[in-house]
Amino acid sequence: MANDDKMEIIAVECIRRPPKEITPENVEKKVEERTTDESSKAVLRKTMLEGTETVWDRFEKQQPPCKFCSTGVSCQRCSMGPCRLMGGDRTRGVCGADADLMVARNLLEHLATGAAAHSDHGRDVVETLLKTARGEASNYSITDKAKLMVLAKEYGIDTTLPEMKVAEKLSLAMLDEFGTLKGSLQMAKRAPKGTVDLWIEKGLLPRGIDREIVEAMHRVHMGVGAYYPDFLTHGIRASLGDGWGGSMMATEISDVLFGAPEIKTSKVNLGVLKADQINISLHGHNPILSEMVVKAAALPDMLAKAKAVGAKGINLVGLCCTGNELLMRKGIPQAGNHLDQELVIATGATEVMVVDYQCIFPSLTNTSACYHTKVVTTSPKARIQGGYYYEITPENSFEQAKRIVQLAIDNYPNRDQKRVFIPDQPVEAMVGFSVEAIKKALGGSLKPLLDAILAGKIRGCAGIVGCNNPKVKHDSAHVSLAKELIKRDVLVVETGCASIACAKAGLMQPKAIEGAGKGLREVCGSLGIPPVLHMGSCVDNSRILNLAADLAKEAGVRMDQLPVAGAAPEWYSSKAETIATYLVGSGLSVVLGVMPRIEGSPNVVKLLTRDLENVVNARFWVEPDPRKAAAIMWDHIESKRRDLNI
Ligand code: BF8
Repeated sequence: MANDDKMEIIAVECIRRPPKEITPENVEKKVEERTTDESSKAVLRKTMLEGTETVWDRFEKQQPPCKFCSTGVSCQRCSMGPCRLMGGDRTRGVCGADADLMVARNLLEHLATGAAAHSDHGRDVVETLLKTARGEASNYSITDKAKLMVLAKEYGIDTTLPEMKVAEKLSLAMLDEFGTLKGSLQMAKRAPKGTVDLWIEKGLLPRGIDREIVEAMHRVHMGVGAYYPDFLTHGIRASLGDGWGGSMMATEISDVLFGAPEIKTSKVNLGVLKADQINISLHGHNPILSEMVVKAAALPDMLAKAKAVGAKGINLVGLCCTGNELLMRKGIPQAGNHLDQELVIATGATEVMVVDYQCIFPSLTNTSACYHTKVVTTSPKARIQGGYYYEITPENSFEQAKRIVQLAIDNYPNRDQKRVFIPDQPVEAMVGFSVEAIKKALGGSLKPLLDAILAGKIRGCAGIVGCNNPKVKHDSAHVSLAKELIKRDVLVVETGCASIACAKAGLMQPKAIEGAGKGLREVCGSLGIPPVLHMGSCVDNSRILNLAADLAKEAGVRMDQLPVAGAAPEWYSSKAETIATYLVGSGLSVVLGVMPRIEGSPNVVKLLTRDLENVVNARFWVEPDPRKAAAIMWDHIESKRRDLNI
């Protein structure tokens, strides 16, 4: 068996346990309730008729949720508990924690988790650059030399040194920032001076990425502080360490290694799978492996082997943020977002799904057991029972990528063509809007964008970010919110699963300006770009930070003074909570479409949705209705315009 010795494949079962409520008669109703994307509907219908369990089925089986857990007043932090605050004479846990403390502690733990996930990804990318610089990872090279030098200058590194020496010094300087002794993160200083001064004044400037996360974990231990606002301010600092540290490193160094994205056109939705080709889907977040699979699949002998088993070729498709990384840089088609991952397998046409880490359903191997798909895990941090395990390191990644492609070729004859169903009509999308690409499209700087904002043709900008969540009809909130905003002349930038949702809905085509207001239509029309711009994966929210920082500097204001707002309409993950928090911490107010688990503490709710305004000049709103969310964002943008007298 083509599996690494380190892990034995344990057979897992195909789960065919749809909830009782699903009957052949109500399949259509359920499909319509669950997703808005036509390609997802088509395959979801197939799973329901075949009886294959999906995330939506598991979600229904979990209803109703525990009301203590969903409002944040349950605690499993120590073994005096677990505790639930049920009111009456039970308003404190065994340790004495009240609702405010319990909710704040739980929230800080989420924020630290999200910051850790992004930042550990960032560290993996920087370590790959270090190994590349030292000649230990010959599969990688420096693609964006100009960016390497810009970063080196920023970090005070002598750029006259040989290129690989510069890369080594830059990697070491960045790795040092995970637990830095020097006081604060270098890239946080990209923010306008007024914003940095505010962070210093409020004690929010992140000192080191790991340090803030470790301190968060220290603070949430029982008996370390009982003043709930402290937990939230530290949560902002840890989140800023993610946005301006770990995530920003992931973005910048991925660009150095693989190139900063440029504008290009590709295709999205489940229709990008091909019936007559070997399909490999690349799922997760980190481009270190997936870039190698792209290289391996293009080898002429791989194509010859694919033809020898009767396939016309090898078709790579992306999923989630690994997909976004490849879509942005290579134009690899994107099969879908978070809630599509099981559906990619359920098409019956996927030979291999290769995953790195984050947002991968633990039961994917159960789904694959219902079809012929082989799931390949690649990170020692993220092995899955029932999956193949081909451990990837910067040194061996190309060899392992070739094995993965070979596994897919070998698996093609196992495909049951009678069970294959691929929806037709993938949708075109214009993607690749890195800050560099946006500036290039604008003639070299953000001034034309600022001028359009000052002239009122564009009223402001909105960042729509984050996930899918089965609590929300798949993609519906992302798409409705974006449509409402562009109608009001708000330029929308997107990342993560939000961007995939809007790409699938056709909003990333230049012709989508038809749904935009007059001013936005004129600006985007003259540039030939869509009104909704794909800025990348979730770590690429750092691109949104950079865009906002550059725009603020161009305008001579703090970030919180910009007519800009953020939204995470369908968020589910701790990473999304951290992203939303570093956006707010940076002065960009955010509307959440799903309530965080904080309602058990009206004080914490008030702090996040009102009082934060007095700390960082930004706040959260929670509004599940995308139309109302758009109205909130528009009011916010207009109030910022009034404050700026524009
Ligand atoms: O990091 S948007 S579901 S795939 S967490 Fe995950 Fe959310 Fe998608 Fe990318 Ni981000």
